Amino acid sequence: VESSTTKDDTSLETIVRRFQESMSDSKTHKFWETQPVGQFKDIGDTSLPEGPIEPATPLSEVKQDPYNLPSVYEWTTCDMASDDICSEVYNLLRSNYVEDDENMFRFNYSKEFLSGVPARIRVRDEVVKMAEINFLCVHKKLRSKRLAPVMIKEVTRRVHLENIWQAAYTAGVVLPTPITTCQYWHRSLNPKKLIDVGFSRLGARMTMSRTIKLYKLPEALVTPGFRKMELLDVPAVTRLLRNYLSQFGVATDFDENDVEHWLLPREDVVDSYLVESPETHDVTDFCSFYTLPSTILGNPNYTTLKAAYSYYNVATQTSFLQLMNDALIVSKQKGFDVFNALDVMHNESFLKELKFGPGDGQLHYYLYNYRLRSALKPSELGLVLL
Ligand code: MYA
Repeated sequence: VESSTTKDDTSLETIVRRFQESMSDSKTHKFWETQPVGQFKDIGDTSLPEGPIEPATPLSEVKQDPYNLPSVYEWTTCDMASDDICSEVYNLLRSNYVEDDENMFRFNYSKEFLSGVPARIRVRDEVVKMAEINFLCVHKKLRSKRLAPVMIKEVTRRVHLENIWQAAYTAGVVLPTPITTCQYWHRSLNPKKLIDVGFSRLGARMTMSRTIKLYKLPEALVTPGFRKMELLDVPAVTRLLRNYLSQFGVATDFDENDVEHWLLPREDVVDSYLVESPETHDVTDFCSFYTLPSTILGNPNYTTLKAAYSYYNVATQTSFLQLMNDALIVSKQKGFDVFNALDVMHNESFLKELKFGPGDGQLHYYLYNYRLRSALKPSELGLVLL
């Protein structure tokens, strides 16, 4: 949700929230304190080494049978190739997954997102095999019964059996201990709808028609050679991305297979565009975003907020501003209501100028069983998790 508050906001709600945030690292974490993650008490202790917190163990020493569940429950491995099972998972998430603080919107990930593939993430000079953990969800009726720790322990056990000992994940809540904390920024594409559904508010001294005019984008793209990415572009895009991502402290380590899997355009899942130089035919610039609608809760007129989320972007010849402005133009043409971006990588350089406004939620990034000596700035992070 677009933040309606400014930095010096002193509403009671904001004061209480900031107080809770400042206290959250002193509150106890009965589960997380037992896990190999950076602990709050160790913040600032630079004598601790960077790297795995616990060593890998022989697979024969990994617990071979699943953790116990309360007696009426059982574990199932979801075969996401089965339409029926995929629908069940999809429906669980559609009704129970992440909501904003005011419970006005709930993520509605499409079925295409609901599969897992292993990842390689580079931390400084080390490329580490990791699991990217996502879609942790407990049905609303079963909350606060300590099911989440059992699920996390069980997924950890199963990942260990694959001989993988690290993981990366993001969450809106503060846990021990973020490697960085990022902010979402929102660029209105359909301001009237965003205001009607309560995603944003009319600014001070603004009318609806002035707001619509403020966010209006040109009909036509600006950059010559800007086109949709195709399969034959995979090698060039991989080179461009690897080169760009090499400058960040923690970043995805993409190879050509990963680029094909994560970035090749797929209708209603991911969009990728590049700039092919009209003279040399070199691929010089790249931008991408994924589709993540949210269900609008309890609004009589609208059911879905269509949001695009900035993914990986690289500018070498085109100005970053112009490239991202073209990304906004295509996303507007595709019918998105809002374009969201985190302040990761070099994104800060275009956010304000392209009329993004800061959101009210933060996204914390975590590594499991890997210690960083000190936290990163969002701009030192080259990783976007879906
Ligand atoms: S982030 C998205 C998480 N999902 C949602 O927000 C959807 C809506 N909420 C829910 O479904 C539930 O509230 C969840 C918690 C399931 C989140 N990540 O069972 P409980 C800790 C990690 O009584 P519930 C995503 O998907 C909490 O601090 N831990 O609580 C990435 C407390 O522990 P402690 C969390 O509300 C997930 C304990 O759980 C989170 O019924 C990455 C309470 O359990 C959270 N988002 O259920 C998972 N929220 O006492 C970690 C609460 O210690 C992966 N908790 O504070 C780790 C790597 C594993 C693989 C390792 C391989 C090597």
